Amino acid sequence: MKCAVCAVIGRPSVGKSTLVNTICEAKVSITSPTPQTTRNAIRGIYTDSRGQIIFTDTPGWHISDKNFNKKMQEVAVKALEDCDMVLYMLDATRAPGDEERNISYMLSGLSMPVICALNKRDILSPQSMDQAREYLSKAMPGRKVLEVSALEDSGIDELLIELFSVAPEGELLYDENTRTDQNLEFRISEIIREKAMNSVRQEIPHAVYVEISDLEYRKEDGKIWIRAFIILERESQKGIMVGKGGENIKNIRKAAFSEIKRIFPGMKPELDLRVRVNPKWKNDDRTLRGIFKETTG
Ligand SMILES: Nc1nc2c(ncn2[C@@H]2O[C@H](COP(=O)(O)OP(=O)(O)OP(=O)(O)O)[C@@H](O)[C@H]2O)c(=O)[nH]1
Ligand SMILES: [Mg+2]
Repeated sequence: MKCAVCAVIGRPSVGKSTLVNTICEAKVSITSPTPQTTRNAIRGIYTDSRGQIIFTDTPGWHISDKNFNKKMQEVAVKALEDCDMVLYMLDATRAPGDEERNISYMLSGLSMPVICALNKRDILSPQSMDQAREYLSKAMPGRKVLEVSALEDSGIDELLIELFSVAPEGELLYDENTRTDQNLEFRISEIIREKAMNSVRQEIPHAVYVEISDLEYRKEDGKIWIRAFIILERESQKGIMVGKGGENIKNIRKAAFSEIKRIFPGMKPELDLRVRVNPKWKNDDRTLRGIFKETTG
């Protein structure tokens, strides 16, 4: 039996979370076209007759002096420290720049197995694929490179074969039906954040965080009472998030509500969703502690 913790590392928006969801056949980690969507280490667990791979989805590797970005980078570094192997994901539709070189330099020195996955092959030209392979042959010499499409679920079986072949022997760490170990509050806040981020454009998705101020779950009848705030940096963003006549916030609530119901079957959620402004949340230590706190349990 094989069992491994596999950190999923790569630049923002390469498709790390999409891949983890596709492999786990469940919505474990939120996704969006906006770079830097994932902010925490999120475990997605895959089990079959070969054993178990616990994927740690990480925030996209982004070099920046900003406190908030540094915290996200720390999450990825910690995931690298706590894993048995690495899945290094690239998006070859974008040329490798400093950020890519920085990641490949860091990963090339690791003694553990590192598998490289060139994602988005559904939209990649053969030339871009060749260029990416050429880059990796120099930057990651001797490492296996596979082509996949996380979105279209292609190349995934081959990737799993490769990952299991290098995974260490071990007993299952989680029950075979477990897909993730995130706590209820975190999962709900992430679902709301995804719907909020995907409903707006430009810089606003980066200004969003979600706070669950009340969460009461009654096991007896499955009722779950949630009060949540979508928090933004500016008043003008609040107007856009709420939308004309409250249209946008209504749509976010509806989409989040139906996903919460789907993910937690048998639960009867009541969701009270509001929008608030906190101009300095990215520099507020208490808020950051809340965002980067443990997400399991
Ligand atoms: N065409 C195509 N798009 C993809 C593929 N995989 C992911 N995407 C898209 O790429 C965007 C980013 O995907 P995510 O999974 O959120 O990327 P990520 O690497 O987790 O991003 P961060 O969390 O910001 O680091 C989304 O719009 C996805 O739908 C793929 O195989 N093909
Ligand atoms: Mg992500």
